[in-house]
Amino acid sequence: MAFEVPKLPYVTDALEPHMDKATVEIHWGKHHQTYCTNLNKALESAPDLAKLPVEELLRDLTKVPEAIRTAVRNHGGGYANHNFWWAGMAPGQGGAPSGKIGDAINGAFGSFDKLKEQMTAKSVGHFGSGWGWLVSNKGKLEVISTPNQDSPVSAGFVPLLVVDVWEHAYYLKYQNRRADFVAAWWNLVNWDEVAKRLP
Ligand code: MN3
Repeated sequence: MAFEVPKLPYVTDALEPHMDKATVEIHWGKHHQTYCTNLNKALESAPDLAKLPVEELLRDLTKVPEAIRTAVRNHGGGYANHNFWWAGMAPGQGGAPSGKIGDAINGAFGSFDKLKEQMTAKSVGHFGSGWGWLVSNKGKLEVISTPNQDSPVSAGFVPLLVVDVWEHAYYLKYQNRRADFVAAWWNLVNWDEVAKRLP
């Protein structure tokens, strides 16, 4: 059974005005799909690995045969990161989180505003293509960024929240203004989903 791109949990214009319909359609329908297709292609030579959840492949890439390791890292990472990205957003969201995720963020960063400041700086300041993350590092919440399509799972972290800062995520609407895109993205964070990801 080959990997498939999950259906979006909202229609493609649901994230307007923060994220435009054309960007969602191309990002989900073309970019995400291509990572998925290339992951499936890479795993044709390793059908046993194709049965595992993608996170399991990324958790220990040394278990992936060397001939396809880079392809699995890049395309498996791209596939998994994008699954996580779409599920972490929803229309009519944003604002400060409450409940256990709000408590965890206040405990780790002092306040939601401090997290927002740190994660914005890390994501906007990331050089080149990559991702800004809120992760749990053995129970401690931290902000990191990863290059290319690298997954925090490969470094032993539990990912909680992500922002895609590849240009394809924002170029149509925001052109070179990554900071404006990240500021708008905060209005889309689905905190209920993030809370479910807390270990
Ligand atoms: Mn992307």
